[in-house]
Amino acid sequence: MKMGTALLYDEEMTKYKLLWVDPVCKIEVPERLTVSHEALVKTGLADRCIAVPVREATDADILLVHSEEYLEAVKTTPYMTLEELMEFTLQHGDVYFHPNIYHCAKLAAGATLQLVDSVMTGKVRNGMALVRPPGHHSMRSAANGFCVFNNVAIAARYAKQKYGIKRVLIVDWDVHHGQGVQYCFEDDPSVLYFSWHRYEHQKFWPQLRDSDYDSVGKEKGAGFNINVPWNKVGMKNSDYLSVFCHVLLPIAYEFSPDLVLVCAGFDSAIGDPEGEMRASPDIFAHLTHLLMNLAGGKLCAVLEGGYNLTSLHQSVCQTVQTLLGDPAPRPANLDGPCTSALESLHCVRAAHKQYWSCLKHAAELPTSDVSTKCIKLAEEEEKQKTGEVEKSAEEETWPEPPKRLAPPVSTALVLPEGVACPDGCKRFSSSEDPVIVNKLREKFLTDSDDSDALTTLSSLTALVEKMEKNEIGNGLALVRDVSMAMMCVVQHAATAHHDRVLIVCVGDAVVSSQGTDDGKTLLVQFSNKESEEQKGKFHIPVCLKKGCSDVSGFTQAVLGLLLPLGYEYDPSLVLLVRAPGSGLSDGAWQQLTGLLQGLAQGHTLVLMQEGEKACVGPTASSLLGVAAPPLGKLHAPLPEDVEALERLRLGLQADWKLLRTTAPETGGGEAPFFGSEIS
Ligand code: FKS
Ligand code: ZN
Repeated sequence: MKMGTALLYDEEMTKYKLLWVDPVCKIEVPERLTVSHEALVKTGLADRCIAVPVREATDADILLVHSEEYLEAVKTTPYMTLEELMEFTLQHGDVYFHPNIYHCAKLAAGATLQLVDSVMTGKVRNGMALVRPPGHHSMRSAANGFCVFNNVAIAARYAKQKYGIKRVLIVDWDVHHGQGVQYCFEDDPSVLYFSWHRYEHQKFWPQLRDSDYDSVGKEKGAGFNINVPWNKVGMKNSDYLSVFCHVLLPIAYEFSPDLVLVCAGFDSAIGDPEGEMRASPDIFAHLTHLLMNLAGGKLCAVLEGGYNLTSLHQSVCQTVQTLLGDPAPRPANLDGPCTSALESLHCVRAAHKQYWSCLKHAAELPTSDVSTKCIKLAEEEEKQKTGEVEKSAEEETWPEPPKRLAPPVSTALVLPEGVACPDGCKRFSSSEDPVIVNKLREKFLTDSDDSDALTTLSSLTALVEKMEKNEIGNGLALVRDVSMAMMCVVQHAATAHHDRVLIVCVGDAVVSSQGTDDGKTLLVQFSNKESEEQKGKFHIPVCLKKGCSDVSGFTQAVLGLLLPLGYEYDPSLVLLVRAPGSGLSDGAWQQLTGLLQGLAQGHTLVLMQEGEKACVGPTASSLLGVAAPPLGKLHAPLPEDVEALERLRLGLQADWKLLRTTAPETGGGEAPFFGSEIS
C-alpha cells in the first residue's frame, strides 16, 4: 500500500576533508554527514527507511553532464601531492580537492542514481540521499562551490534517458544558486529548474548576473528556469511558503513533472552561517509535503549544503520524516512575507507571466525596477556604514522542533452498513455517549427520530474528539446529509477544545454563515454560484464558472488561494466537505485532500454524501498518504476564472498577508493591494 522511503548513505563519503587553511572552505566538514545520519538513527527514522546501497557513478553517467577533459583531470587527483592538489584547487572556485574526493564524488553521484532507480522502478515511493561532495554548483568542465560532479543534473539526464520520462522538476531549496544546474538545462524545456537563493543584488556568492529573476531560460527552454533572488537575509517561513504557493507550485502543477528531484540544501534554515536566513527546520516538512503530490509522489531529495550542524540535522530529520508519511507539525510564525520577499515574488511572477498560464494575470514588472535596485543598494551601504549591530547567524537560537508523533490509527471511516472499508483504514463507530446523544438530539434532530442519523452524528463527534487527542489522524464519513453533519461537527468543535476549524466545501452544500464570523471557523466554499457573497474575513466563496469541473482553474484556486489562507489561518482541524454534484474529478479531489494534510497536523475530517460511495476508495487512499495521481499537463484555465480568482485574492490580501504577491511600494496605484494586477 504505502510504499517505502529509501535512505542512501555510505560512511566512505565522510572520508575526505580540507587539508590546508582556507576560511572559505572550512565549513564543509565530514561531520555534516555523520551528524545528519546519526540524528536519523537516533530518532528511529533510519530504521523506518529502506537502506539502499550506494554505488559509484560510471564514466558514462558522469559524461551525461561533464566533459571528458574535466573527468580525466579529476581522475588524476587521487595521485597528486599536497602541492599539486592545492594548485588544482586554485583552477576552480570555492572548492577544495583531496586524494579521496574523486572516489567520494563518484559515490555521491552514484547514490543519487541508485535513488532514482529505486524510485523509478517502484521499489520505493521516495527517498533521500545523504551525500558529500554536493553537486549543484559544478559545471560541465569545472568544480565549484564544494561541488565536483553535479549529482542532481546527472540524475535528471539519467532518468530521462533510462526511463524515457518526459519532464523532470528540480527544486533547489539550498540557499545558494545552483548555477551548474541552471547552465546545464538552460535551453532544455524538459527540465524545469527552480532555485531560490541569497543574492543581495548580486553581492552574494557566486555573484552572478545570471542568478537574477530575469534569467528565465533560453530558446526552447525559455520559461523553464526560475530564479527567486533573496535580496535580504533573514527570510522566514512565510517568505518560503509564499514563494511555493505563488510561484513554484502553480508552475509545477502546470508543468506536471514525471519525477521531482530536490537539491536539498539546508543552509537556507535558521542558524546557518552562510545563508543567514531565519526559516525554522520544520518548514522543510512543509516544503517536502507540498511536493509529494507531484509526479505521483516520485520524489528524490539529495543533500547539498547546510553548515550549522544542529540546524542541518534537524532539517534532515524533518524532511525524511515527511517522506515517510508522518503528519507535518503545525507551521509556526506565519506572519506574512517581508517587503523584500514580496518584491522578489513580484519580479519573478512578472518575468514568467508570458510563459505560464497560471501567471497570466500577474502584475507587470515594477516600472521603477532598475532604479529601485540602485536605491536599495545605496540604503544597504548606508546601513553598513552606520554599523547596525545584528545577531550573527551562529548566535541565533531556536526551539528544537517538537516531536512528531504519528497517531496509532491513521485513518478512520464512518460508513453505513454494506459499504466496505478500504484496506489500511479502520471502520469507526462509537459506543454512543449519552451526553453527546442528548445534545445532538436537542440541536439537530428535534423533529425526527432518525436513529441512523443519530448514530452517524455521534460517531462523527467521537471521531473528532479522538483526532483532537491524536489517537486518530484523519477520517472520512459517508453521511445522509453533508450540510447537517457539517453543522454538527462545527458546533461540536467550537464548544470543544479546537481553537480553529478550516472548512473547505466543494460544491453546493447549504452552509449557514451563522457563527462563522468570530474567527473560530474559516469557510472556503468552491462553487459555480455567483450569488454567493463574501461575508467578512472568515467566509470566502470561490466562484468558478464551471464549478470545480475545470481542473486548471480549480488547481489554481487551491494553490494560490486556499493553501495560503489555510497556512495563515493555521487550523487545528480541517473539515473537508464534498457536496453532491461538485463536478470535481477524483484526481483533483485527491490532490486537494493530499495537500490539505499539511495543515492541522494532518487532522482532516472528510464528509461526503451517501451517494458518493465510489469516491470512498480514492479519498481513503489520499488520507492514508498515498500520493494523488498526476493531473497531467494543465491547459490554460478559463480567463474569467483566472480573473475572478485574482480579484478575490487582491480583495482579501489586506486581511490575509500570505495572499500578497507584490510589495506595498511597488504595487502601483494608490491602493497598493487592490486592482494592480487586473488590467
Ligand atoms: C561566501 C563564500 C561562499 C562557497 C559557498 C559554497 C556553497 C555550497 C553549497 C552546496 F550545496 F553546494 F554545498 N563560498 N561566504 O552550499 O551551495
Ligand atoms: Zn548552499
